[in-house]
Amino acid sequence: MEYIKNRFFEKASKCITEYQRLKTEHGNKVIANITMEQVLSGMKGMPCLITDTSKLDAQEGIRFRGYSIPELREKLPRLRPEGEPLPEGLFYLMLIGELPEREDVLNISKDWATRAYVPQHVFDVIDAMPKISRPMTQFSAAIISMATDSIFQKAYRTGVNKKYYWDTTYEDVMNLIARLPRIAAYIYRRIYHNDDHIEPDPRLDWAGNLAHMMGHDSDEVKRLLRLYMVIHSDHEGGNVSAHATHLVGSALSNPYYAFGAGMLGLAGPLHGYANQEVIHWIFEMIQSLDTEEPTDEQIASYIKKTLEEGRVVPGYGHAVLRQTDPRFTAQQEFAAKYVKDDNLINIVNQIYRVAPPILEETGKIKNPWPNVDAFSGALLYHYGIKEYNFYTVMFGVSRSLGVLASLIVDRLYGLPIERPSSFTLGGFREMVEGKNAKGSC
Ligand code: CMX
Repeated sequence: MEYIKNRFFEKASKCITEYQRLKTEHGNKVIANITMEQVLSGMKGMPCLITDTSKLDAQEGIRFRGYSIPELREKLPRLRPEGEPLPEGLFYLMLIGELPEREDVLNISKDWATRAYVPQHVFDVIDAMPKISRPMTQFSAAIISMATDSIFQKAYRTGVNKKYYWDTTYEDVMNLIARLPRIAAYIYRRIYHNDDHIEPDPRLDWAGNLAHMMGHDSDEVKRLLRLYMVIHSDHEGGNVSAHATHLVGSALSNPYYAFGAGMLGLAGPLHGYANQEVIHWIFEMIQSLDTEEPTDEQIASYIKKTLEEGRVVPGYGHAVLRQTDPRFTAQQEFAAKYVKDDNLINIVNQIYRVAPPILEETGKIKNPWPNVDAFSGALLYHYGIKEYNFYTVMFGVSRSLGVLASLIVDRLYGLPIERPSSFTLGGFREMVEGKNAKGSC
């Protein structure tokens, strides 16, 4: 699929000059002030990362190369008119910066199908772990075990010129993305279906093949997974999985290591693991209230109890967003269109009515609205993927599209190793209170 790679190079290489020009002509310009609040609250809002694939707006939500989710659902090529766009098309858009033709998307599908072979030792690594290992542990270990195949790493060893790093990174990234559905499905079938594995079908698209290999081979599940893979793919550069991939990649670690680091970040409950926590929390609530159909008042009291216990309400809040996540809305619309009546989805919609005012009342939660994870589990569950401890792996498969497209871009621009400065608490105190200020540490 040389032409996709060439098209990327043609388009993106113009930006290398732009990157260099900004550095030389504007290197000493001040672009923002950093407040103590930002330092103390996880660097929120500091403009310090270059990510071209997508941009997040607090009110509007995510745009991928300028396109919102509703626009993508309208404009990206799909297999059938009534279906959802193929994630392959979004990968093309994120990498190259322009909407693909249908032919481009089908070609990426074919390319990934030919690259999808997973070496035996990767399955051996997975099989060596106890089945009770978390799916994300097995997934991350499988990913880093593939570094044996890294073309980038081999080229680096042989002393390739740094201006070609992007080329071997591209090859690793395409191989890695192509293999992820097979690896995810293998873990799923291993844990939940007694090692009864299903071979990939090379005629299927990337998301369709994941559904097939998981054993959920209906058109409905394939349609859902295409939507799922599109909406979870990227959320600009500062979220933990994207930033971790970029940071580790900045040391010129191979793409398998960089993405493995990103996946370990995604596995945290404040990030991607929240999609499992949402379902766990709802089931806990149903059990505690002793009813499958709780009233609004019962849900409100359970949310208050969760807050009183010093726990988070999973699926709600966001570090950047200050409105309902459009990824939540896309799934809600999907459910309204295709799902007639489902108890879990009804409860998710009920929580959406009840939770925001209660979260707002706390006075400290900056965003009382739902994020992507508030809806995704209920949809998967409805379509028969009920093993919710697996859901973060599915998020991870999707997240590869954005963070690995970014890694290719990082290498083409020749972005340097990332290395911000740290200070002691006393050091920061001195900055705001002066040299003579006294503190207890
Ligand atoms: N439930 C309870 N408390 C919450 C909360 C929630 N849903 N969201 C925020 N808060 C709390 C924070 O824990 C923090 O409390 P302290 O001051 O006691 O430390 C306070 O409100 C302020 O937090 P914030 O500035 O509004 O939010 P942050 O940017 O620090 O954190 C996030 C963002 C997503 C981690 C947080 O909203 C949260 O924990 N949500 C629940 C977990 C979740 O759904 N994560 C998934 C996010 C999407 C994704 O990455 O997949």
